[in-house]
Amino acid sequence: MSLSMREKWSKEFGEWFRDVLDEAEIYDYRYPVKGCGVWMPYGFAIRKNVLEVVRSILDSLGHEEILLPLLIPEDLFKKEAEHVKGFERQVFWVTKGGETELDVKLALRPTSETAIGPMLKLWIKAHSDLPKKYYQIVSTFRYETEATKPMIRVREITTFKEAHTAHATFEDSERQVKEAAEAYSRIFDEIGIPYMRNKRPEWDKFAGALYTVAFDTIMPDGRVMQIGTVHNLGQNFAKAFDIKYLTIDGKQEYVWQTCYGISERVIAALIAIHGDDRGMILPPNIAPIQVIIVPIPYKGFEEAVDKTCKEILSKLLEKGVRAKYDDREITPGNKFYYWEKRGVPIRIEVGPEDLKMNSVTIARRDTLSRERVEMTEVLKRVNELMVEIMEYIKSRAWSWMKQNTRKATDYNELKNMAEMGRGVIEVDWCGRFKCAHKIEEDTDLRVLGEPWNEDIEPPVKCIVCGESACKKLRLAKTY
Ligand code: 5CA
Ligand code: ZN
Repeated sequence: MSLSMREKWSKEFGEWFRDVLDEAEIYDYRYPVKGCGVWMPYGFAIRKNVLEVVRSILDSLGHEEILLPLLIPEDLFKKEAEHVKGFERQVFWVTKGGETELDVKLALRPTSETAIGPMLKLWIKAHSDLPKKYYQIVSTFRYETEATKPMIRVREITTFKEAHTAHATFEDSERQVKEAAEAYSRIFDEIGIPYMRNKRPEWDKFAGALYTVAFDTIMPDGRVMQIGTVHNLGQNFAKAFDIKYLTIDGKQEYVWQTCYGISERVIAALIAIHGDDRGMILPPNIAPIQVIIVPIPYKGFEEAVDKTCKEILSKLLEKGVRAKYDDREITPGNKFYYWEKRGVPIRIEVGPEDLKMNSVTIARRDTLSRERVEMTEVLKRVNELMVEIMEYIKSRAWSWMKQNTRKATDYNELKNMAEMGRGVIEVDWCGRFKCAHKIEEDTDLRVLGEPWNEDIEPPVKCIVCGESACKKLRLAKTY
């Protein structure tokens, strides 16, 4: 039995990732605009399946899908002071229509709080209209100045799922933050991506928010990637856009808002985290092809093998399994390589030996193990394996994240760990900006924030100043 290897996957992750996007024909980053990539058919199919999970979870919680315009007039965009400050240097502007200079510049949305603002003002009248829970899945544009990376830091974010909600009370907005975090946890659980939830520090929250809770995951190179965020916006945008409702006692009150977003980073994480040196390993619920059938031809048996493969194919398709028969004129070895790279979870081989025993050989992509299965048991075994594979890759991903999350108890240990440069480091912290900032200055770690809604061991003393600590702080090298 061959073992699934993860050498290149972790040691040369950047190259591994580019190779997979390229060779598995997922995403072509050669488009001649910086930070823009092309979803190819196989990548598009993966994206579609991920979005199906996203939509079904949001819909089941009562969100309604909408579609806002891409263009935001400058005066609207500038209404919320903190928001503009945070985003202004990242905005692409449309300044001309044909030859004519526009009177009012139009922003390509970097996110849509300021687009939905004036509409919520029109849509919300009374307390009975609340809460409102909308979302859209669209392209957004950010003139990213840090090095761009395919799918991970792009300038056209093609798969930006942004939710916008409005509530009558602060308490209800707080409940919504929890519901949003629950929704995202479910989405990530469905696709087996491990996460930790960190409340970002004041100086790193979303522009215009009261506070930000981020979902972070550790990538194969040990660096942390933010794969989603939930923000409580308080009444900042409601005041800027004059979004009010009539209370039960006939008073006008500003609404309370939240917003939360994820992007194609989720797909990048899915591809990266489950992979190995041979390429992707797709969760069965996401895999565009769940079972690939490969004939092992042998002189005199070609027709019988072909016939059996076709029978298995139609049986699987009939039962709703996304199966495909690879009858191309290339060697079985090349086919194995080809579909392993593409992460197909299950491979069925049919050769002369199998025919003699009225069985097939089934190979799992995750463990690379192979087994012989009776012809009559194929469908049953395929269904079992899909569950086993999901469980296996999910628990492997979670334990990998836990192995790469470490505690540092004194400042030297922290610095040594920072130099090793993998994963998340947890320390006790007094809660002061000064101390967190010192760590960022002395190391190349960045503050992720404090664990959100988690049971933690009681902190003892601040790793920097030695005074009594009230918080845990998480740090990591980040994307
Ligand atoms: N309006 C809020 C919630 S929708 C918002 O824009 N939040 S955000 O700025 O944090 O973006 C949401 C998520 O999008 C981030 O957590 C991150 O996972 C992803 N994201 C942000 N910028 C990029 C980018 N340039 N490329 C890919 N994904 C990105
Ligand atoms: Zn301190």
